[in-house]
Amino acid sequence: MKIAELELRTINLPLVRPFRTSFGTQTAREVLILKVTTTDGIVGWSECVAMSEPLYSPEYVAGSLDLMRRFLIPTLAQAGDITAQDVAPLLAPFLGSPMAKATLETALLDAQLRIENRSLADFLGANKAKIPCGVSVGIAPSIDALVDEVSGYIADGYKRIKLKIEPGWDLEPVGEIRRLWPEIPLQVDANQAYGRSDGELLSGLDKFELLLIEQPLDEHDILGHAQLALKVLTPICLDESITSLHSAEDALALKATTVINIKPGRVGGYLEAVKIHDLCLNEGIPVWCGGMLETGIGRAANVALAALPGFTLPGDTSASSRFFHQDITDPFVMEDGFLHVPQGIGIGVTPHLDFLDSITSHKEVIAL
Ligand code: OSB
Ligand code: MG
Repeated sequence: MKIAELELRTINLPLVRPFRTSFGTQTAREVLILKVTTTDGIVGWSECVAMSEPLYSPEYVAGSLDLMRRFLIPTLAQAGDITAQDVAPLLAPFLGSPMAKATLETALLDAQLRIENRSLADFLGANKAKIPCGVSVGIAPSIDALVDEVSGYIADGYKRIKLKIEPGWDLEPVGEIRRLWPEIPLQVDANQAYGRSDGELLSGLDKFELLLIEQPLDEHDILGHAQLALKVLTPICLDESITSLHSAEDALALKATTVINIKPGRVGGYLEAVKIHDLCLNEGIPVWCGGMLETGIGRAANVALAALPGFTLPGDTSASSRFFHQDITDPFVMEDGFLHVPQGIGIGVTPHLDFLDSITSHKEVIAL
């Protein structure tokens, strides 16, 4: 496959409601969208999961764009005729930035699978036609507001609720949701907001029978997570700390995590994500598919990944309507708490170009 042209654009999609986490409040999603066209005129799409600011990870939209333009794209251009499988090794000399690298790999994979007439789900090894959905619920202005929001998601049919927590917003809101819905699968996500000395506080969550506590400590604090795991009964699940297959092996060997949140962008792409899935399946470690407020492009690929056999917990694979009034693709609509896995070739979706143009704030085309 030879790349003829890459189109990079930044879009802005307002969120249906503000999404507050311990690292800040999002009211809109700024997303970098990539379209690759091969010399045979085949098109592949992907989105970069980096956010506007480097608060969840060191990557951010403008930085990813600069990195791709300045280093990553010229490197792929020089390599000439390549496959999606060549992207990670070719880009390995450039340190970090798994999200930018994943964007390039995924668009090429989409194009490649369209040439091969094959769906991403089939290529990755999916064995389900639909997947159960969870929903990630932001920090609310009050307990009443949280209860209202969660009630809506439960009425929608979500099969698992994840509450964002931070110091000052933990035992009380979680306790109230557990009291009102004693049976709902429930978990929490701290996005690194706690410290090594918070073991006792966090073990206060044990009585709520949560599925897991996601990323309580700093992303680099593997030892801290291992020590915390000895103090709390609730399983620890790493998100930010897992940036590659090797980091997953480390965290498991050091007993810092007993569940893993797999986000393809965070680990450099779907190919690396499958390697982490395979490792965890072998070791009996449950995995689930995380989310990054994706548009339909990223959501389609995540839903395909979440259909692999090791994904035994509902993921943050919500309906498009959880975040957006209008998605850039046909919307992902939940039925009885499930999303259908796209069966079309490639990622199985394409964006609506008129709408995409209408929300595009920057667009550039790089011809190779
Ligand atoms: O930590 O899982 C996270 C969104 C942006 C950045 C980080 C996270 C999240 C979410 C939302 O929790 C997940 C979703 O897209 O549904
Ligand atoms: Mg998380």
